[in-house]
Amino acid sequence: REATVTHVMNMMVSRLTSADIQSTITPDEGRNVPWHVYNIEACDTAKQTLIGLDGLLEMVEIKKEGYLPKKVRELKERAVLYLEEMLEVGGYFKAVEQGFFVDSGFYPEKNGDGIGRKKDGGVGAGKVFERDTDYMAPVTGHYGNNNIEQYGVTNPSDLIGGCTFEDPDKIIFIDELDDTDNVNVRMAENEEYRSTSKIKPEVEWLADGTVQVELFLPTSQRIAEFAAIEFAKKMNLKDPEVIHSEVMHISEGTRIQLKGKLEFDIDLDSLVIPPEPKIMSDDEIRELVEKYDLKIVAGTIGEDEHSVGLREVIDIKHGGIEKFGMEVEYLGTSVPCEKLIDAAIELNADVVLASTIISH
Ligand code: B12
Repeated sequence: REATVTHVMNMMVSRLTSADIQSTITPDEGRNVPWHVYNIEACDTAKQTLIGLDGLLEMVEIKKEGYLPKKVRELKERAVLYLEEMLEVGGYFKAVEQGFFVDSGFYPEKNGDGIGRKKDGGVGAGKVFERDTDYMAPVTGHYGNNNIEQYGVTNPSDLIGGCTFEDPDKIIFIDELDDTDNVNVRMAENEEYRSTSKIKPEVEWLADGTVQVELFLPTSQRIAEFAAIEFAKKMNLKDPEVIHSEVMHISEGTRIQLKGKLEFDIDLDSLVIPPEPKIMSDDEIRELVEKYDLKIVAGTIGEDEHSVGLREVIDIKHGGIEKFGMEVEYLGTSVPCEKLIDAAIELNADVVLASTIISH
């Protein structure tokens, strides 16, 4: 959540100042978490923000003088100095080697805690080769130049009777030599969720049973985290784990997100789903109101001054019943019940709307 919020703020500053500040790591973090829902949420947030910010500069003007332009200029200067130093040390890869990146300092000040990677070391070292001039890969989806002309085909994978895209059976799983833990064993374990009407919630893989639960507990953070685990156990969640906790306010309590696994499934065939209720369109309701000429009286009763809710039910500006052409005699707040009934009789009303929120 924090990553996507930061990203949104960055985008807003970028749009407002044309500084082109791109936060590369934040959408990536949103994308890389194993919880697919967050993947989608991160992309949705970015999409929604971009749409929401469209045309922003037509409505908002940034002061030519003042904090923001100065800050933008300062950031750009720092960035230029940073790039210049990168050139001085011999380019990007040298800079990576020297831990230029993820340093917590505010450049040009450095804290020396950046992450360094060896230019000629690590798992990928020595594994990058120039392609031969007649290089060709017999696959359908290919990135870059694939010299297929020399073989006189249009789809390179025709040469091998289809690649793994067309024929997934050609995939050889590298762990298939392990009898107890291999893809086939794992596929067999959840086979029924592919071939029957049974279903289980999932996050990381098919029917893994993982669910996320959100609770609010009126207690301190540490107590809340341990109490939440007990609630999870009582909810029959296996392997419960607190994945996020956040103090809302010290006098209020803590919001907890936890995950755990459900060990049961349900059968979709056993669901009894009632027919979808038919919801009348606005026009249909309007026609009906016109036909019956409804008379309505309304008020908050007793000593109740809470008017917002009832006004919301009535008022056209809140999309209330007035928009369907219903006319309402609103008597106000703290109306005695007798007065409401008297008014209903007097106006020959069809409907009485009484609102009371105070229940004690
Ligand atoms: C705003 C507010 C006030 C404002 C009201 C301003 C106004 N002009 O309305 C002020 C500051 C005046 C106020 C005062 C008080 N309040 Co007050 N107030 C609230 C608050 C924060 C929001 C209520 C609100 O407007 N919600 C928004 C509207 C849109 O929602 P709604 O009211 O629920 O209405 C919806 C539905 O209920 C429904 N609905 C409502 N009426 C009707 C009627 C019909 C016919 C239909 C079909 C549907 C329907 O549709 C509405 C639209 O969706 C609530 C807490 C809360 N978060 O709900 C406390 C709350 C209602 N207040 C409370 C209290 C105790 C008071 C006071 C007694 C405080 C005090 N000690 O002085 C006084 C009472 C004053 C009085 N004589 O009435 C308590 C009530 C507790 C209880 N259940 O008894 C609440 C729940 C806060 C709390 N947790 O303590 N309050």
